[in-house]
Amino acid sequence: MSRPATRSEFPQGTAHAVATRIPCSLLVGTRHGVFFVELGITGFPKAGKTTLFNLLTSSEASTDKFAKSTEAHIGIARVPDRRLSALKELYQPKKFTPATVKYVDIPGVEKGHGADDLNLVQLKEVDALVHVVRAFDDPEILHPEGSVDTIRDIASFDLELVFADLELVERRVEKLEQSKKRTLTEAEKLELALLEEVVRPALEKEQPLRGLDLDEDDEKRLRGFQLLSAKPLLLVINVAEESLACSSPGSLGIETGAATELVVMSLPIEMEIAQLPPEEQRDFLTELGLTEPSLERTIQASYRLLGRISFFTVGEDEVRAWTIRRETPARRAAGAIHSDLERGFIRAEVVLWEELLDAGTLGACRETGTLRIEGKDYLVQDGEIVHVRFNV
Ligand SMILES: Nc1nc2c(ncn2[C@@H]2O[C@H](COP(=O)(O)OP(=O)(O)O)[C@@H](O)[C@H]2O)c(=O)[nH]1
Ligand SMILES: [Mg+2]
Repeated sequence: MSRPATRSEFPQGTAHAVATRIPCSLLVGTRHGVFFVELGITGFPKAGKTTLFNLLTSSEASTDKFAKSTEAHIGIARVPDRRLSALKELYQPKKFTPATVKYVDIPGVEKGHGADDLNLVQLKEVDALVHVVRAFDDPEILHPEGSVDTIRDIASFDLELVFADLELVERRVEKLEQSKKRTLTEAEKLELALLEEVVRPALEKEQPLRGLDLDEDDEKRLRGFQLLSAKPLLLVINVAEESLACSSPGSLGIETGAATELVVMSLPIEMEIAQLPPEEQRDFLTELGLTEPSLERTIQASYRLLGRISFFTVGEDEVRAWTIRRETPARRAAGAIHSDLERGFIRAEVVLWEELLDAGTLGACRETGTLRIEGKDYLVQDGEIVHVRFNV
């Protein structure tokens, strides 16, 4: 595999040149940035939420055995991506920027507080939930229910979400019913029908809304309510160190329904792995019968859960991943890099990461024909290198 020519492969005025001028803070940390992925780490107290948050985001929030946490913490995790790492090897760029996921560690939800629970309210803002479930036994760390029961806790946490949603939906239905005295708009009628015929009955049957199969219009109608049980869910089962090897999702008896992902891990083991130098991590993982740290799987599952994919920009200055939704057309994807690129979009040059690695340079891809010219409506695929030509 040959290294690219010494000059940057991108001439001035291209996507790459623009991208490197934008301070990172403009792209990460604002919800107005089009492609932001934010997950709320949640669950009952003393399940390991803050420990997981610290590991994911290299933070040092307190995880005191006895204290009750009241503050939310916010941190960013880099998405591990072997494709991007291979491109980094190829280009040896000055700057390397993987995709990121934002995690918010929200203090434990208290049972039975419903829609008024402040901690549940904070969850409204996030795109998906990470429910950390305690499956480790430790007499020193009090379980709020007095015993460890994973299946019970998964179900009762879902119920908290369902009750909070039901309160909100009932208030809205009541309001619409009252306005019926004056006539409802067409949109309000559709909304009322959706709430009364589909959403409320599901909640009354104690079914989380993430299991509903709604069409796009109905999904849009519901989006504004930020209903908690409708958000995609990542279950993180925090098992005891000694039972990690024999804890498969099957043996734990956990069933995952729609819009749900599952990771089983032991946080103390993850802490040990994180403290080892990279060359010793592999051996330790093999000893445990693992192929990769569960933290990596957690971050990747977070990304997948939200239907996000990455495309890449490459060059000697920077190798970078950009986050977009699946099915995003090239022109909109260009906007993830900078609004000028979307506005002045002319065309995109696209090549799959493996093909670029095989060929060694974009120039070589151009010669062999693996570099394609695509128009504004082309749907960008996961793992493609996209080089935007634009004019503003
Ligand atoms: N024995 C044991 N203790 C754990 C495990 N995971 C977390 N802890 C401890 O449990 C306590 C509560 O953890 P924390 O992350 O603060 O839980 P949170 O209340 O859900 O945020 C801390 O003292 C952790 O060190 C585990 O797998 N085994
Ligand atoms: Mg905590």
